[in-house]
Amino acid sequence: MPNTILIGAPIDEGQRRPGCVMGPAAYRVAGIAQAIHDLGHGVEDWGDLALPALQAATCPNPAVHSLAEVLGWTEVLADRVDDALSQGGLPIVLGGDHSLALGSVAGAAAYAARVDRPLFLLWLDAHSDFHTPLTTQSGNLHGTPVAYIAGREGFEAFPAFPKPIPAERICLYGIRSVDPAEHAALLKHDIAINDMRVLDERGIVAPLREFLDLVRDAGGMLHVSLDVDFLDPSIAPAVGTTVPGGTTFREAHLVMELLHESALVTSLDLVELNPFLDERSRTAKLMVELVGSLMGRKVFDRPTRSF
Ligand code: 5AB
Ligand code: MN
Ligand code: MN
Ligand code: MN
Repeated sequence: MPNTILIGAPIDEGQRRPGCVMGPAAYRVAGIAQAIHDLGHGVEDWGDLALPALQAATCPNPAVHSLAEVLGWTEVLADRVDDALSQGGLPIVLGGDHSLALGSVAGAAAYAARVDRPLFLLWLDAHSDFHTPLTTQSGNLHGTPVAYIAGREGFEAFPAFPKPIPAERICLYGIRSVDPAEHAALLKHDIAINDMRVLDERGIVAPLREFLDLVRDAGGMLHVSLDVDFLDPSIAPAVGTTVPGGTTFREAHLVMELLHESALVTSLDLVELNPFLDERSRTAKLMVELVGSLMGRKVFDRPTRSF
């Protein structure tokens, strides 16, 4: 397993509820570095990124806010995630709201293009985040990264996405809140949409195994973007955009265990944690536990898979 590289991204301009800016600090206080170290992995902490000098930016949709800030974060994050991968590391971006994925996935895509490997995206989220800056009604850019990554139009203010990920390599998992404009656009793309209807019927394992098989067969890299609202609000209250009916504690751990067994994950985002909304740090601690499962913590270590 490569060295883990923690990259703090204290971004909260992608939405309107203050607090995500404290996310990286909360992960550190909850012991993320120690948890990874205890599993036998090397860990480097690159500290928190800073917002570079802002460049003027405009968008025809008057609802959009904080465009210049989100642009600045996108550029610095893309650069750092690319650097971490180029050093042979496994970047874990500590958010910050989900707008950080505009940059983190761009960095992973730039690296993947350079080493000529296909990049796949697993989006663990209650939302599809498939708006463009032109279609968003809230104006919150944390609802747009999947559209940018898939190469949709409407991101003229942003750097061109290095090599948009083809729809067949994108898997949305756990979604249960899709706006009409996102829905219409998703119908035109061949993205795997594992909404809660699908997961309730098929279970949490089968659709994920199918996607991981695609990644493995293609010799691909896999970026995982974990939004706190993927989890049910009853176990993860520290998020501004709660949606009932999320994954349970056990389902979420199982997803992480399968990801670990696959050995396919090459970069990870932890996004949308708002420590100001937490109850006695339970969400921050749960997210760190989930990272532990992703990094190989098991209840019982079977020599071979016997189930
Ligand atoms: B998140 C909504 N679709 O555009 C919008 O939490 C919510 O990163 C976006 O998944 C939620 O504002 C973005 C209503
Ligand atoms: Mn660089
Ligand atoms: Mn999201
Ligand atoms: Mn979400």
